[in-house]
Amino acid sequence: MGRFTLLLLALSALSLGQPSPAAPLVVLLLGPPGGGKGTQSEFITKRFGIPAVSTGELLRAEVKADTPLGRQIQGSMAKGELVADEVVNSLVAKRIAEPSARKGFILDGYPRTASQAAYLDRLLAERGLPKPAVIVLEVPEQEIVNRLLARGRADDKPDVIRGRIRVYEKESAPILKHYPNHHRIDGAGAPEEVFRRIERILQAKTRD
Ligand code: B4P
Repeated sequence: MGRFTLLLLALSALSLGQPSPAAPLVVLLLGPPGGGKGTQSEFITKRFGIPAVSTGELLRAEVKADTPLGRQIQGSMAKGELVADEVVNSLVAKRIAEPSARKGFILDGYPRTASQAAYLDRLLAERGLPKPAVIVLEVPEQEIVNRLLARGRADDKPDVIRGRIRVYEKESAPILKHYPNHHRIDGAGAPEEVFRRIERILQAKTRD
């Protein structure tokens, strides 16, 4: 066997030993207000090492910083209405272009309208990212109200909560048709228990 063949064999043995880089993981965490999206995002980040991008958090940061955009969206958020698609879309596009989102990310509470879902399709395709794993948290309405009243954020008032639930049913729940392979998860029970249900699905996805 010549020296060149030996070198080739050694190189291929080395490359066989290398694990192939994992494909990026994109997770959409959807569900009603108070469904536990923010709570479960934290578990997913810890377990799968991908950052959580919460549109609610991005919008609240604008309001808190009192930017011109923050002043513009404050009213809709306080009333529990959806913020304009163009505003949310551009915040998401900017965030997922950051280096920390290269290996994937969780979108918590996005998309919430048909037009956001169509925009996200284009964004993922442009960035060469895979189709997302779609997790939908399901929680009974009374449990949602109890959780949010206990949390007590500025938009967690009984009439605003009921309004947000109606907005979810009218605008956001119908977009699940856009994702025929979505996974409905029972969001009731201890947060760790809910996470175990999500973990099983994402583990299977990362093995694909
Ligand atoms: P979000 O910030 O997305 O808030 P959310 O839907 O109310 O909460 P989430 O589901 O994350 O619940 P969490 O884990 O916190 O939206 C707020 C507003 O921002 C919207 O109304 C809208 O105005 C705007 N917005 C956001 N995204 C938008 C978009 N894409 N387009 C347009 N507008 C947009 O849990 C809630 C509470 O329950 C917590 O106190 C938590 O501790 C508790 N909890 C969680 N899991 C539990 C469990 N298993 N058991 C008991 N309690 C639990």
